Amino acid sequence: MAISLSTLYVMIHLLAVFALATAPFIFFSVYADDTQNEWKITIPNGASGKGPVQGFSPNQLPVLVGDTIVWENKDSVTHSITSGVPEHPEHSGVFFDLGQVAPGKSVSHVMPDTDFLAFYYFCEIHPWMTGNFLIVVWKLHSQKLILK
Ligand SMILES: [Cu+2]
Repeated sequence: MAISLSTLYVMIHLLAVFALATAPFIFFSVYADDTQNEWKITIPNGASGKGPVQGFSPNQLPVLVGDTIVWENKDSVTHSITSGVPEHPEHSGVFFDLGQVAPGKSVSHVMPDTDFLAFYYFCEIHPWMTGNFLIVVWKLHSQKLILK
C-alpha cells in the first residue's frame, strides 16, 4: 500500500517532535552516572520584590533522584522553601518544607525517589516567588537509563 504524501508529512512531523522531545534526555544521559549532583539555587538580593529580580535563580532545574539541591539566600530578608503552589496553600509542604532561610543562610534537600515528574515550590512569605524541578525521576540501573 502506498503512503500518501500527507501521511508521510505527518510521520516526519511526529519524528521531528519525538527528536525534539528526546534531545534533553539524550543530553542528560551523556552526563548521567551514579554520581550525585549538587545544584545551587540562589535567592538573589531583592528577590522578595515583585520587580525584575527573579525570586529563585534558576527557577527551573532538571534534576536526578538523589541529587542535592541547595538554596542560598543572598537576599536581605528571610524566605521559605515550601513545596506546592501558592494558589493551593492547603497542599503546601506536602513533599518538602525546608522552613525559613535567614539572609546569608542555606538549606538543602535531597531529591527523593517518587513517581512524580515535577515538583513545584514557592516562598510562603512572598508567594509570588516560585520555582520547580522538572523530570526529576531519572533512574540508573546497571548502566541503563530508565525514565519512569
Ligand atoms: Cu520570600
